[in-house]
Amino acid sequence: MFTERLQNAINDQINAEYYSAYLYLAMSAHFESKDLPGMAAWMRMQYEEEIIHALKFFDYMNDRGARVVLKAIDAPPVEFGSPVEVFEEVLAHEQKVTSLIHNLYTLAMEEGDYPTQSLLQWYIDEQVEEEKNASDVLARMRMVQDYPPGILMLDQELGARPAPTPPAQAGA
Ligand code: OFO
Repeated sequence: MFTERLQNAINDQINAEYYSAYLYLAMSAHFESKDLPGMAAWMRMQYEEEIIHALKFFDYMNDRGARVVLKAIDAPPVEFGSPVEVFEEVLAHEQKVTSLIHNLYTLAMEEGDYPTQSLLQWYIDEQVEEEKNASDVLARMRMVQDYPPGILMLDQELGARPAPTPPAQAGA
């Protein structure tokens, strides 16, 4: 049975995914303002990825006849630090989201909800990827630090990130 407790928790996670999207869009605006278009584009792709995560939960709730309740999205920060600091923040944020997904999985197990466990498996794998992407970029940022030629090279590299591909629709 798809309990109300689990449905509420998924509605909260939809909100968390939209907050992630908003956070990365704010980081994109930050890099635009610093004339780092490649990093801005990377963050924009990350924003799009988060929208996909939110919509996958949205579709799943509808497919199971549950009521989606959209809540207010907190405002993200306006000011961010150096590129290294921004990517440290990305990694810390993704680690936090991973723990939210794991908590949801624990709840789905407690409630004996097998379809939600199956759905969350996709998010668990996705979070491994999310953390890997952030820590790979961070490792390279740390090598470069504030050295301008290195920053420009990384900016160019990050600008080549392809657009995310949406997964198959839940229930399709
Ligand atoms: Fe939705 O994975 Fe990032 O936050």
